Amino acid sequence: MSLAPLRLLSALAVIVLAASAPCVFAQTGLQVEPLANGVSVTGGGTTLQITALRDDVLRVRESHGSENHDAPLPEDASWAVLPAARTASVAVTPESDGFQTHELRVRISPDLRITVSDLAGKILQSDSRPAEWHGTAFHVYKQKYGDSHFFGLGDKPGPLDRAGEAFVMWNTDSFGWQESTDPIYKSIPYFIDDREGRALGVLFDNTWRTFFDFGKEVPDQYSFGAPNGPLDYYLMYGPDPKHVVETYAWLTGPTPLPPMWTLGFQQSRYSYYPQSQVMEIADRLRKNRIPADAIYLDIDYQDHNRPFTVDKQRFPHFAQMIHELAEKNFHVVAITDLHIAKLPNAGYAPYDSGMAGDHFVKNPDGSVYTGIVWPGPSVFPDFTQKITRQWWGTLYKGFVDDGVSGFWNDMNEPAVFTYPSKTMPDDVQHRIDEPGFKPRTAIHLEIHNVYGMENSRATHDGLLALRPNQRPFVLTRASYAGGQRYAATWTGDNSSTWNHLRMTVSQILNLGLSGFAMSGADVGGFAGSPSPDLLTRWLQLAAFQPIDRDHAAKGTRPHEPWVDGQMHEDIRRRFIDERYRLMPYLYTVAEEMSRTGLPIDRPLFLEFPHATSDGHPIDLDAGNEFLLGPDLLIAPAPSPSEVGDYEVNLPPGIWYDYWTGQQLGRRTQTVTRDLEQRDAAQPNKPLLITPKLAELPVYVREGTILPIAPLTQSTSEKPIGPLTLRVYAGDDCHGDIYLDDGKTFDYRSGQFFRQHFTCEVTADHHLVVHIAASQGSFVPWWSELRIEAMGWTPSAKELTTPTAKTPLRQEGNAWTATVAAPHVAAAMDLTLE
Ligand code: MIG
Repeated sequence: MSLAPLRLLSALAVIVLAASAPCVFAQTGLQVEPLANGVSVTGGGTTLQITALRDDVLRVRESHGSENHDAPLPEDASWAVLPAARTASVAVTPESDGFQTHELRVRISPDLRITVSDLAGKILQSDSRPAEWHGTAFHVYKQKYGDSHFFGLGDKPGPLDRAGEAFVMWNTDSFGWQESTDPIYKSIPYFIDDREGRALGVLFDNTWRTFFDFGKEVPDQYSFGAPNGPLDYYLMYGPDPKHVVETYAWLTGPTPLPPMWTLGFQQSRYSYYPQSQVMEIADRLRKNRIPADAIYLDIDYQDHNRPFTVDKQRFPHFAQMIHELAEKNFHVVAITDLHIAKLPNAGYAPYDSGMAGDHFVKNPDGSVYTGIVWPGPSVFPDFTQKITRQWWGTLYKGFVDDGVSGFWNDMNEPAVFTYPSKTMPDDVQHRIDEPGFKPRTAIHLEIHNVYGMENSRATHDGLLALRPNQRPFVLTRASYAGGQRYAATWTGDNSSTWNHLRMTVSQILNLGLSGFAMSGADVGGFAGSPSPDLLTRWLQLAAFQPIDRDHAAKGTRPHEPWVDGQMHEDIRRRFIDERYRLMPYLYTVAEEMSRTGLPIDRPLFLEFPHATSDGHPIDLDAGNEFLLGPDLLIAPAPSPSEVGDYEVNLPPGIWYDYWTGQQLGRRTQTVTRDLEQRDAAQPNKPLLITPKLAELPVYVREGTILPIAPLTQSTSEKPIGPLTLRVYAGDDCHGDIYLDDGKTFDYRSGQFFRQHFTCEVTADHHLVVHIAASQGSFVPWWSELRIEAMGWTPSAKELTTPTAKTPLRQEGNAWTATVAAPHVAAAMDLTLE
């Protein structure tokens, strides 16, 4: 607590900012310097600088020397934040105790506590005490309000809301992790504080072993800190949580548009071998008509677990196998762990070329560090150097030439078997060569949490160099904030239990809020063997999650959809089929993600921030519900092992049953266009439901226009038939479709198809579907549109296009007709009456 004397001294002082020149306060020793974009305060060995990157984004940095010796601010650098964002800046208005932007007011107290409020004076964040320093270690304390809820922090298990919990960031190979295990694989030191529907994002950009406490130790305080490294954090103001998510994507980059095949069903196991078994699995998926796009090769395809080799006994015709799988519309994802076998002069090129290029991390004495992993003694690439990442990228040439589509970067925490810590020693030396950072050597403690991200970055960038016009697909286990730019992720070695099935929801939602919008959990659970019912339930749920990958550990019973007899297989197939029918919607949501950072799976409060009268996130009352994109609500059982009934709490507004088109609940009050007022005013009564094993409740919000495709067996197949637009009449009725070749970057030069739809019920009770002119030059697969209208009743039972009239037919709860859409690019109105 070296700040204590300063606090006493400055208690009487008032900080007055001079308009331009720095001013020194004799009594306090505090020197306050207004900056064009913020303020800098120095005194008692502490330097605090707060700057505005945008009117709604602040950056706080602080350093601490000794009482009489100021320390310079830490180097202005980041692995997470994009350089353009980090160096962005807006002019601020200086004030006597801080400054103001067009959205935020910053005040600094004489003891260097920071308070940030909106311009109406509502406090968004307030230091409960000054930052505390102990040598290189520091701790930041914030006031915690009783109605604050915390989301994010990546893959950490536990409830969706982090309030009342404490966490550590240290990437860890945690086979068999459970709900209370912390840390696990990823370090995403980013969270959203949501209070009364007002959200503030906080990125604590420090790669060391940071810690977070959300009121566990002291109920009215939350805090974070680190043993070393920079005190450097960014604040992102909403007030809408959605805006915070988008701002975080501005800061760290959105998840890029994935290849479409990665949104298909993926079949994996540790491990499929030999070659004939891989082909059998692929053939069985096709024969049993279970749609699928990818098959994975886990470590046993390699020669003695050596990365970038193939076991020629087990896979005698590797390239030919990849080719044959491609002909059956399967993409292959091959695992390529980062540990390189230490095999001098044995003709193992990754080792020889890596040594020749000096690409491996070292011991303090300068020798190459060796640790034991799957291949036995192994060496570890120095991924924080650009030149090493470039070398790593070249290792993929052979597999890329063979036609392998995607790559799986496992074990990159990094996992090392040798020690109880399960990773390399703290003092292993890494070299940093990265814009913003001084070229220097850093110890493992600083690099550990970014090591996996830099591994996946090397893979991603290497694939781009080898195949410049193909979107890379990398699946990484470890990562850091910003790692979504390079790789999708999964939740590691979960277990085949009902509780793990339940936890997939909160984990994937928090990953999505933390930038990782493309994520999945091993379907069926990795460790252990799922019961038939559990596997069925898991395959149902995962059909609505971003990555749908069935995976299992060695020695567990088979996990493929067909293993439990016809009844289970039929249910499982029905849900995988549904995912493929929804592919136009799913891909449209993915494209939105790539522009805005909005996740594919979303907590309800992201779309309905004002759904409760006191502003608490509605998710807290809504079991395990989540949204797929903006319009679909999935309501799995909150306790999935129980077969009894449960409540579904739908956000305000009218909803439809996705499976039947039936409208649920009618409005009792007058509609107001003010969503904020309407939502809080019109809570829905909970539905009590008891879904059978074959059912997973899914709801559609009113005003949705949902694009649906005819079923295919893979995303490479061209759907045959019309594009269906399911029109759920209601408020603010609209929908979109986005399409492109699904593989390349040609969309960037205009080869995409984008179309916006709206609907309205006119005064004479016609339902008009407005189809806007399309954008882009990509020609989509359909030449007909099938309309399925729900929530509206026709009189003449006719659909009129600009050129024709067609009768409307009733099918269940929908009124349907199929019309030619020969010139899909032209705007047209469809009038249903
Ligand atoms: O030490 O490659 O999480 O998905 O199947 C285990 C074998 C190594 C851990 C991964 C898992 C993968 C397994 N790997």
